[in-house]
Amino acid sequence: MSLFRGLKFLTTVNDLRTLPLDGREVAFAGRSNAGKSSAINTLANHTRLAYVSKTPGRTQHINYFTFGSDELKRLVDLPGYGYAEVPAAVRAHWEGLLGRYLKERDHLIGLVLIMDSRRPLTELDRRMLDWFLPTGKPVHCLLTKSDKLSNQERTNALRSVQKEFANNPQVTVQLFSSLKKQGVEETEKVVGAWFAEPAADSAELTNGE
Ligand SMILES: Nc1nc2c(ncn2[C@@H]2O[C@H](COP(=O)(O)OP(=O)(O)OP(=O)(O)O)[C@@H](O)[C@H]2O)c(=O)[nH]1
Ligand SMILES: [Mg+2]
Repeated sequence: MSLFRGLKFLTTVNDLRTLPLDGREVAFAGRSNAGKSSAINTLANHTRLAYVSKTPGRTQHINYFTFGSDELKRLVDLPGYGYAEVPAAVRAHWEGLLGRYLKERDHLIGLVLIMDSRRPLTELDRRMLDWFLPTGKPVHCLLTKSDKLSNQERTNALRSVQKEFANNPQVTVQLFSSLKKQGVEETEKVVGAWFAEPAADSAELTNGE
């Protein structure tokens, strides 16, 4: 069975003070409408686990999903950034929260950065990376909606983003299509490997130090 098949909703959180106290999580971040919620549904092979909308800015809370028998492995659907229709003060508030979450959240073991393959690495995407990369944790970029590109455009999009990170082994990149269900196995492999690493706590215990 594929890794995220049993993914289920765990909880919704509105602010950083009420984040779960346990577990390890991989967050899905990206511009509003980039396809974060769709990607989570596609990985879960579920049509309506995470809320998908044609209207950008739909996911306004932090939604937690869990898989695995102990419910301690989580995928986190973050609110999208860069949605022009949201008042500037609200945007600034969310961007501030995202920044703190990415920089400070100990439970976070890796970031899946969701970018529309037609316009990857916008200024805000780069800001997320600037916040997150100093943590030393891995980033996997999904270039979504790849079904909207020709073969040649897909290859070009992948190469151009890969080139940006050619000297940074912390960042990996792939194409993804929720519509065509393409790229699922590759994502499972990368994100699955992050969860396969022993948790920091137990690593400390086994070191006996
Ligand atoms: N063609 C195509 N459309 C997609 C794909 N992924 C998502 N979409 C569409 O893009 C729109 C936005 O998708 P969502 O998954 O809600 O995007 P989101 O990043 O979660 O957006 P926010 O919650 O607003 O931040 C919806 O209309 C989806 O059907 C894809 O792989 N291919
Ligand atoms: Mg969403």
